[in-house]
Amino acid sequence: MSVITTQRVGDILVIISDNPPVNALGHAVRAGLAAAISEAAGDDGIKAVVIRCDGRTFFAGADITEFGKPPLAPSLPDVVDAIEQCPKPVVAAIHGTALGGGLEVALGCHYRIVVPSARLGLPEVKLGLLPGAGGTQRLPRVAGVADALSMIVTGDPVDAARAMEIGLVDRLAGADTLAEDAIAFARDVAARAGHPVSSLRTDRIAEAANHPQVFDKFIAENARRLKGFDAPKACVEAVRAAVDRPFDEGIRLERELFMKLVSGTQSKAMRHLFFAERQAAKIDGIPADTPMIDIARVGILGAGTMGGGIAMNFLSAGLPVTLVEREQAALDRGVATIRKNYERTAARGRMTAEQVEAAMVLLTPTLAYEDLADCDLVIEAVFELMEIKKEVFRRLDAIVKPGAILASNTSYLDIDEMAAETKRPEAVVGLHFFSPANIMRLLEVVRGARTSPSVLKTVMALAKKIGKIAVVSGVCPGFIGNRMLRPRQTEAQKLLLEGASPWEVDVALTEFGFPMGPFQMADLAGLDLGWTAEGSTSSTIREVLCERGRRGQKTGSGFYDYDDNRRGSPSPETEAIIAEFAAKSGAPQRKFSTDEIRERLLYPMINEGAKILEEGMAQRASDIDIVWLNGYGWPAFTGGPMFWADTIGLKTVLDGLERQADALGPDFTVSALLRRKADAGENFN
Ligand code: 3H9
Repeated sequence: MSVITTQRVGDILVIISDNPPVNALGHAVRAGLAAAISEAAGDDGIKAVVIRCDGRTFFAGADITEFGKPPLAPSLPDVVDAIEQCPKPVVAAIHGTALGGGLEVALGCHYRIVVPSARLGLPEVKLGLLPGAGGTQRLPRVAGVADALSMIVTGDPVDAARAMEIGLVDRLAGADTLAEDAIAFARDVAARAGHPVSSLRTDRIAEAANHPQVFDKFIAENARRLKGFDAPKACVEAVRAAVDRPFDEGIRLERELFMKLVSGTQSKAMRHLFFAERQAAKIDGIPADTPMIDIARVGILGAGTMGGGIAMNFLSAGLPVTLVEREQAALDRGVATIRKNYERTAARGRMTAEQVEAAMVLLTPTLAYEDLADCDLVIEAVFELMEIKKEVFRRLDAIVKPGAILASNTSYLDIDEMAAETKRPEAVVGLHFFSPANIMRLLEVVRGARTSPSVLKTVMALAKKIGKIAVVSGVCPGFIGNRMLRPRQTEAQKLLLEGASPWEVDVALTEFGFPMGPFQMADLAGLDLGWTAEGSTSSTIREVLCERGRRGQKTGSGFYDYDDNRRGSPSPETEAIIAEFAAKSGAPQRKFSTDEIRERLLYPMINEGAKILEEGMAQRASDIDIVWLNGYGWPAFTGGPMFWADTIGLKTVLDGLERQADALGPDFTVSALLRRKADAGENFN
């Protein structure tokens, strides 16, 4: 059956797309739309047209899988032009999400009607692109420059109410009556004399034309978001052209910028991440008919920062939580922190007071372990010591009802050892949340040797429900993320002894695109994590810094000196401490280039990633990219560590590691998989 069909309802032609799952505007859809519009144009019996979609959503954009392949006519810009030039008024009837090319189709239409739950956006920037079918020129003309700039540069969609406010849509349909309401709307407008043509409008861009500084202001305010990425800058340039130039010239510039971005490495990397994120949710070897466990109540052990943050995920998703602590004071503190976090979100306007109360009502704080009995999933977030974890699992196993899942939030301990303490090892799984757990999107799901497919499938679905990006890891120290972090930390410490400064090391990574380098990160986390004055023996740089009261940002100094705004500057005291250690180590001192520092820090990580792959600890290279992107700030425009390695070439990585062999030391071994792939000229992805 054709993906585009038409229906006549009196003198209205309804064009219907049915291209699951998301009505992407692939070639067949574009061709069908163009043919249907020309049918409407040539038929005197037709007075107006409705374009709508079957299935879960209006067009969610161009078909991303077609990028990089030879283009097939008609192009999307041509289809949008044809809709706009249709002599009969065309109404877009929108449900679900009108995204990217989908919203561009809607902007080509003369009118837009939406259901109240619809969302509209131009997310191309998140794929390293800009809207390439007229969106940068039509959206400012329809919705005004300020809103268009924000939507196009952030890529974030607006909801139906906001879309009405900014003039992006003309009418709200009933929640379940879009098809009829759209036809009625089309009849209304068919009787009108003239119809708005987005490309001809000037009313909404007039103000910006008189105040061109709006663009410079926007760039200044969004400097952090724009840093390192090519696409946002191109987006601003194209929207500026909508104000400065005639429509046709603006479109020409948009096209030029789109073609440059779509063939560049940044967009390739970000498209890779789009599919990688969706791929990560799929678990190899789990049959589709595997049953899931119903999770109606979640128990959390430990009301500290981690336990509280984990609890918030479930409360926000409407799931009741039983929160257990050992002492009343700690429990009260945990509950108060949860409330404070919600209230802060409400104060920022991102939650209503009712939503705060609705979440808090779902929380049952208790001192009694026994209250966990009826939970369907219990997550422990107690101290990271195997003996304590084992004791916790023994107790949970005795109390919690049979069939319930027992999970550990450990960040590096062996899940199988914990499972062995229970009579239900098949129900034990690792759920490694990242701090702050209510904000960070990554969740490492650790699959134990005996974790059942049903448990895995359940926690992956639950992760999606609470808005997390889940990646499955096997059992190994540090799992995927922390295991790869380790060689980076080791090399960073060694570099200090060989003559590099903490600031040189940090800059090498921030210029690469990380939000922070290792020493900035250490200062932020606090250098005294796990340190005590009594146990301190002045044997590491970190210990001496702590002994001197330099415990990180919170004390005003750590590796760096901090001013009142927590802005760090290089510290002569730290330099002197490092110089002493360097002298004692006897390591020859020298200067390091930025490239060499990166090679020392990042190549060993790739090597560890390759070992994780060859041991089967990650299902696929792209899962590793997703972990590092969402848990550790690896810059998205490089596609993640493994994609980046593919981009620069595995041979380059291997040669670099061999060049650094002496510095990396005798314990360092090159991954056999990396060597084999590099020699064969292959990639990870
Ligand atoms: C664009 O429009 C460029 C134009 O300006 C100019 C052109 C000249 N294409 O996310 P889900 C697949 S750029 C191909 O799990 P949800 C997806 O891979 C585009 N495939 O569902 C997955 O496949 P699988 C701008 C796509 O309900 C399946 O559909 N648009 C596309 O959680 C289900 O996806 C965007 O960037 C696509 N465009 O979320 C929007 N979209 O099942 C991208 C999805 O094999 N899409 N797939 O893993 C989304 O944001 C979400 O998919 C959406 C649904 C919110 C729509």
